[in-house]
Amino acid sequence: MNRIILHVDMDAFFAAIEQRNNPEYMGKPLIVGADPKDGKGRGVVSTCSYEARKFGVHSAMPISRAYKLCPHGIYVYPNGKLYSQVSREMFSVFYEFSDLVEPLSIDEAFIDVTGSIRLFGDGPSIGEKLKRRIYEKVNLTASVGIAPNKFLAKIASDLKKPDGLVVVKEGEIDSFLAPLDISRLWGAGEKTVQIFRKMGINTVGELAGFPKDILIKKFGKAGQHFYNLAHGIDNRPVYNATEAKSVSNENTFNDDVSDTEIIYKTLLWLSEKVAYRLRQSNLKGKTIHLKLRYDNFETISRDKTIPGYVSNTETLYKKIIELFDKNYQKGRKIRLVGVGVSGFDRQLGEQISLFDAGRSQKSRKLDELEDLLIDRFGKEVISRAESMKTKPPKSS
Ligand code: TTP
Ligand code: MG
Repeated sequence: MNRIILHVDMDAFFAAIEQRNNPEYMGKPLIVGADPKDGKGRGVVSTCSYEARKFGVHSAMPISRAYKLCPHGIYVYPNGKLYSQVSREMFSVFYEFSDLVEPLSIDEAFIDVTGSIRLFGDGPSIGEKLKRRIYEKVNLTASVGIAPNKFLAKIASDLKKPDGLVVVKEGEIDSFLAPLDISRLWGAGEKTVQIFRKMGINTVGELAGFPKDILIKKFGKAGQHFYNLAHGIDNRPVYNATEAKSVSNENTFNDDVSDTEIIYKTLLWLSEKVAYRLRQSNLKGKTIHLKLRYDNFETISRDKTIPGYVSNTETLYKKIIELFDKNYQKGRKIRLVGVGVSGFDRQLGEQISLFDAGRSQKSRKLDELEDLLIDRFGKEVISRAESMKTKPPKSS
């Protein structure tokens, strides 16, 4: 049966809220993040308005760099409580359209609306209604992608940002995908993209022209995955809250870092994201996970089971920092950090640690996990990067 999947992502979320609440910021380059202190500030940009993006400012950039690029910008410190409140209001709108809502972050979700057609009309009209309802409720714009699966919906929502609505119809999948740059492929990190380019593959269409067996020879299991995506095939369901086994988020730095202040800030941001998703789903977890990847791709995962359960940002952050301080080899450059929570109180039986996917799980579980990982982490898929490292592609 054909599905209708929506991917919703708010536009310049934190910055848009600040502009909404402070009309004098409207239409101006606005940067939400650390205090720039006349260019000497430490810490990073959370996000910025589209006006600021024109100057090259973006999320996760050191605030000092943002200040160089955009000295006349308006700089505001994040107000997490406010953003969470707005997020809750916005998610309540998502649930008006379907019970099957999978939160991905504070401003982003998949919604399976296949069962809602009779109530709300076809995919495109649901998309329009959703956007309108969000605007009515929180006075902010969202970008929406509508497609037969998650992969396509996620790409679609990003194509016409801000305030976009992009529909991918069943019969138009190939023509939709063909011109897209290969870097848009879910699970293709920088290294993989480089390999594709060396193979002369620069667009998804060019990848789609490659026979499956060659891709499998070159990339192993990932080859099958890339083949499927290039042909617009993605059968992963939208997981609603009660099905989740673990909640985690990770971040790859644009430039490798050893500055613990920046790493702490990122861990805080990730803890907030994870804790937020837990609360959003009414979950609390007993086991926390930290993942670190050094610049040479050496990756460590550490778990800690805590007394009681956690869904609170501060508690999670404190535990994560404890784990980090214990395990980080000071001075070494870090490429990626991840934070996760599992062992939910309602959960019986086997617990799956996403971060340990590549090492300790049986292969039967791996497929399932890889799917989850791609869902959870978007482009930077842990297992993918790891398999690239341990199994260099054979020339064929
Ligand atoms: P995003 O949806 O990635 O970004 P955005 O909503 O600001 O802009 P876009 O229109 O491109 O979607 O993230 C949502 C919010 O999460 C963002 O407003 C601020 C916060 N955030 C951080 O604090 N740090 C980060 O590194 C990123 C990526 C986001
Ligand atoms: Mg957004």
